[in-house]
Amino acid sequence: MQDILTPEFRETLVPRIKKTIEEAARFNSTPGDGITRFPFTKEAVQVCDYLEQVMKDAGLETSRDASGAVIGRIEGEVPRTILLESHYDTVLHGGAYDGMAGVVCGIEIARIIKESGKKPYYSLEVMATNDEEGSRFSSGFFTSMVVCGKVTPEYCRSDRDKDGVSIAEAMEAAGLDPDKLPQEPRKDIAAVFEIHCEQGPVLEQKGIDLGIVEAITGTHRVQIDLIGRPDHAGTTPMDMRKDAMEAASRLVISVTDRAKALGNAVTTVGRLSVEPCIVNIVAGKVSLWIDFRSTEKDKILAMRKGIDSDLEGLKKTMGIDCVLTERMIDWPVAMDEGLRARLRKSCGAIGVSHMDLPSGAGHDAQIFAEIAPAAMMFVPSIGGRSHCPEEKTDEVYMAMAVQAVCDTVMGINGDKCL
Ligand code: HGY
Ligand code: MN
Ligand code: MN
Repeated sequence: MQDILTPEFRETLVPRIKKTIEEAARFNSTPGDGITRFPFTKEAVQVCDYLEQVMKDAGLETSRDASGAVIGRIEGEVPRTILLESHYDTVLHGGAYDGMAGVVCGIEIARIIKESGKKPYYSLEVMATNDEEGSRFSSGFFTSMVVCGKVTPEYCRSDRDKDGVSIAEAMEAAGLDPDKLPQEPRKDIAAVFEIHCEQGPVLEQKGIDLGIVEAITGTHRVQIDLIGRPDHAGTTPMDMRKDAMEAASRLVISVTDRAKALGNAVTTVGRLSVEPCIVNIVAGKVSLWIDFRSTEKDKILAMRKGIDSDLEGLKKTMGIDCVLTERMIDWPVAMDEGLRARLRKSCGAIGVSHMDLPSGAGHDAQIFAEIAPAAMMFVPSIGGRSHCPEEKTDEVYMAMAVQAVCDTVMGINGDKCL
């Protein structure tokens, strides 16, 4: 790491970032076992109140949107708005930085611009988004999809969590009204920036301070229900069985081997349930979710086609009925070249090392990119770990990202170029 931070940054910005990350981490439904903050839960509502207060303390005008996002705004000379966003929800037993790092950095950038005392040309918004992960409900990217006018009240009434609670019911419990979800995209957003932990090992291994994202992976998720036949585990001959667990095991090996063979592709089966799930009964039904990704569209299509042929094979060879439900279809998205060039220039100006790299994780920025030019900046993840309690980033890198993105935003304001 290059020591470019002025004493002022080291004495104020870094400790303040650390404090906000630590305080936000308190709103957690699994204390002592990572961080869990699912959308519309008590912890989510609490962290929203906390973040709104931090935004107020930074001098921002705060508000909430219909999706449960928290917004801090600085009015500019024009209403067109530069958006700094990331999410406040987490996965189950996740870490303190995934999403929150970007929210905190966004607030610090807005604070610098506010404290400069100069009205920026473009308005600026920091947005703490809701349900980016899709860990509780099916879709994920909830706020960014709402801002794009793509979430209907009907969808919210149909999609349910594992306890059968619909998004709409969860929204109402959190004081939100699904019927107030905008059905048109926002038209005032001029550019989007998301700062995020890399969630991988590249920056740390190469000793690079900041990453400028080239493209965000496409992510598809399908739910597969494999319907076999429950039978006695002891008396049923192996050649008479319709064992849904055997079918699931064959499917998992096939889809993961396919991703390995394709290259620049990943496939994960991280969610599986068995019925009746009794040790001496052959599994009658297995439901599993397949998450498959690539930054290349044709590789996503190849993996999807492969799943179809695997299911046909299970039907033919094992007599297993297979039901596939699409749960997420997001295509790879290239980040805006012009904004990336500006970020590179800012990194050079403040003297931090940087490199271009793809994102294997999905992010709200890929959805916002549908309505405005979008760019992402990564900060290194220690050990490359994420989506686990060990997730950690040195806040000094976050302070560097604050400086770099702030420099870019100020440059855009000066050039009035959007
Ligand atoms: O799953 C992802 O890539 C992100 O963490 N939502
Ligand atoms: Mn994230
Ligand atoms: Mn995540």
